[in-house]
Amino acid sequence: MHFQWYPGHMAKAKKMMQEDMKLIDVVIELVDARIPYSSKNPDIDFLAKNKSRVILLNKSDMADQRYNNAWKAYFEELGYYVALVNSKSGTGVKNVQEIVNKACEAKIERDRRRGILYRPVRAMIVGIPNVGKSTFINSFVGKASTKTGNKPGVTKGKQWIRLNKFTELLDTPGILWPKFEDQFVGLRLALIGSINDSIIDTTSMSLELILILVKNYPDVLANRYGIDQIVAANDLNDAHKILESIAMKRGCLLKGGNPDVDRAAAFVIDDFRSIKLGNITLEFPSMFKDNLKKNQSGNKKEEETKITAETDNTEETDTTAKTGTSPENESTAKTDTSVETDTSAETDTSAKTDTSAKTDTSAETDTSAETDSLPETDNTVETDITVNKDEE
Ligand SMILES: Nc1nc2c(ncn2[C@@H]2O[C@H](COP(=O)(O)OP(=O)(O)OP(=O)(O)O)[C@@H](O)[C@H]2O)c(=O)[nH]1
Ligand SMILES: [Mg+2]
Repeated sequence: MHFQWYPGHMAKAKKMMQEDMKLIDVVIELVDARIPYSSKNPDIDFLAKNKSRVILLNKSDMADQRYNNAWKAYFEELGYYVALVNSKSGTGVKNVQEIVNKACEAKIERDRRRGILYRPVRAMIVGIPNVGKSTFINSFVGKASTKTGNKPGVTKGKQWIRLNKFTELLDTPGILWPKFEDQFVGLRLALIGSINDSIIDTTSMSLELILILVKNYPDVLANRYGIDQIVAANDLNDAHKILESIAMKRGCLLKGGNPDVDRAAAFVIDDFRSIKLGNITLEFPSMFKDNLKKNQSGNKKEEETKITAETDNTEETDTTAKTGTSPENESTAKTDTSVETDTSAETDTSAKTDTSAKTDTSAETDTSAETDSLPETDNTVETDITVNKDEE
């Protein structure tokens, strides 16, 4: 299955981020703890090349606790500052200030040497659609300052928010990248709801999920749907048979009594997204060990660059010891089977999976967030960028 989702507003957002990057000290990237690799946008590594980098493994409450720390260690080994957070409940959010301070230690020290004592740290919050950027900001700031919602594309423009006199945050729209090198990345992004449901075949998504579950969580399907215990499912045909059994057990039948696999597929996806299948992580650090090796050889070069950079006093080389060790491109580079066509469906049809009743109503943009000390170009209040098809 091949699909792409790169609506015009994402292309614009990427350009905007690029322009704003010069104002930024630290880039805080949120990834989804259920798919930390697939939800990490390789474009950000490029855009934020010389910046301090923090990774937040968000929605850690939905992921399998057994792997959360392993993923944290994985990214730390790649040179990022990392924290596990649940932005919805606030768990782990308090630690982020300390991590941001650590990531910006070199900048703060440099400012101090230059006699600049109170310039706040400016952090850009980035991540794929629906990963929880705005929810994180609201939790970090302690009040509803930016709009959230359980569907991709809620934030369409940028917004500065003052955390305290030491830190200012820039909320940004979720962006994906134009072309997935690895089609499984696209599938996993779809499974967690970061790609608009209207462009994805739910059945293919659920078959992929079933294959992952049978391999890594062998009891889950049997326990949830009362089907026979499954020993192995090697390919999509096997997964299809399992989906048929689920349809039969659930009473999803077509006229004539055949199993309605599409309906069963929707069930399975909903159950996964609402954690009725339990806490499931879909990918594991062991699958991406090669990146660590690749990075270890890359680190030496980065170290050399850093030494040169440290003697240079310009803003552009405003790096801390840990920056720059992140890989430029983490792709495992499987065969490129993706198609470059931009299928950017702009219509938001994701309402059917919108379970966000509680948080959605929280907070229309609170423009009272202090923005006075920001650069003149920064006081953008959330502006919706309306995208016409011809803009893409
Ligand atoms: N369980 C859980 N849900 C979360 C967490 N963080 C965010 N959410 C939910 O995820 C959904 C998306 O949150 P947003 O903050 O709007 O996501 P966003 O990254 O700003 O999305 P865009 O603006 O569309 O790019 C909302 O329904 C949140 O309640 C978390 O840590 N745990
Ligand atoms: Mg948002």
